[in-house]
Amino acid sequence: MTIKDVKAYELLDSRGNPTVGVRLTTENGDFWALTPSGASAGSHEALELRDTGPRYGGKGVGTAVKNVNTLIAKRILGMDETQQAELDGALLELDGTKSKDALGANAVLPVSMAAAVAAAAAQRIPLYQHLGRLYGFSNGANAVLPVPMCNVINGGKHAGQDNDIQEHMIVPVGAKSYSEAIRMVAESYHELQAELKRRFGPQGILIGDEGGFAPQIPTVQERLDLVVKAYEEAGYRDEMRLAIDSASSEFFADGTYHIGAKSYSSGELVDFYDELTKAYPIVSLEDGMAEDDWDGWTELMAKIGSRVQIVGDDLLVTNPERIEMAVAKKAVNSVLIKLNQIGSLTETLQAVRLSHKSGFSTVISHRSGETEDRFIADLAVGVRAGQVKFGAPARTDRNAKYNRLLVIEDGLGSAAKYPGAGFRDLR
Ligand code: 2PG
Ligand code: MG
Repeated sequence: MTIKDVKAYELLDSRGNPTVGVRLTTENGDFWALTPSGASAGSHEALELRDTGPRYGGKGVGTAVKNVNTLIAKRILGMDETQQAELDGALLELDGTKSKDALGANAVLPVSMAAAVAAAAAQRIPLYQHLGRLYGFSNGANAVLPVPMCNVINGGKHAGQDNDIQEHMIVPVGAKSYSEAIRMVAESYHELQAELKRRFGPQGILIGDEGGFAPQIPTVQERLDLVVKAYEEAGYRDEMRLAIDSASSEFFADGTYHIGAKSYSSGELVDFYDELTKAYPIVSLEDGMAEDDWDGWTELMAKIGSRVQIVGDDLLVTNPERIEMAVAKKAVNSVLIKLNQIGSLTETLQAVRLSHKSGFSTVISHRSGETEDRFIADLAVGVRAGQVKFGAPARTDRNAKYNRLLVIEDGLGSAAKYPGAGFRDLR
């Protein structure tokens, strides 16, 4: 069990921007991992290393690729791919900075992920089972499929809009199984498509970065009315709920939140959410407040945290230190998990463990810039997160993950559990 070769490539993500893909070779064959990339990225995330200069409008990843092929390769060739903590420890030491400023998180992460893929193959077990073991479960029994939160209307940066709520998601809590949940979501998505076409013509069914529709509808209430109508038309009034990701750091400036033409103080925005979550069946609210508005988060939690899942994304950036701060400040009750925010598998698993230990639920998440990589589907099952957010049930960059979960569910047979309304429960 030895890493014999590692080679990075400059590939393209779902937005046509360069990203790093890594092929790691052991005696068992070649194993791949690709890095995703955010648009509404948090300012506390680990560094995504981009080249300067004219190539790809300054977005090339040639330096990150070179870092893998030279410095990282030199350090890890000959190491054992099944010893994830040791491998990631070596990578962190080689980088030597807090935010992976030297090598780039987009150089470190795909190597870290590809090693786990190779390690699963070395043991002849599915990736989710290996990830479950690394997390601390023995053997992946009691395998939990996640409840998907699917982004059917894309707003904000993912749809070229300023001062806008970013994600309007449907959550099939009433399904009996993951495969039934996916069917409910896909049917609702197509009802929404038909309604948008009727109302707005061809312009109404153009899509955003995460495969959801991006119609020119100004208010969040009007958008949610359409989403609710769509899943009701599909026959899922009782089974479906809503979730929002405001990505509010994107519309926070000079101490004020700006949604459309309206401005809100922190307290006014909390009141806005209080009313919105009473008027609509919203079970989860992500990044309701901006990434450094800790007092706003604490106020939001105090006001609606007992009835709504309050998810920290840009606030926490999958970083154990920031999750500790959220515990102390009672700022969230749930943590969004994105591997590339922190930049290694070992640190990501640490973040999940700390979240669960602190009583917080976790949501395993894609980025708006994605690839064909399906690792996060296995991660969600492995750590029994119970929730994922992979975008709309459309576009191959999103469905690569949803489809992987369908195959995992089939493989588990009667052992597969779908938490449904218990999606927030810790296991
Ligand atoms: C988010 C993500 C994914 P981005 O804010 O949760 O939906 O967006 O990858 O652009 O940061
Ligand atoms: Mg978010």
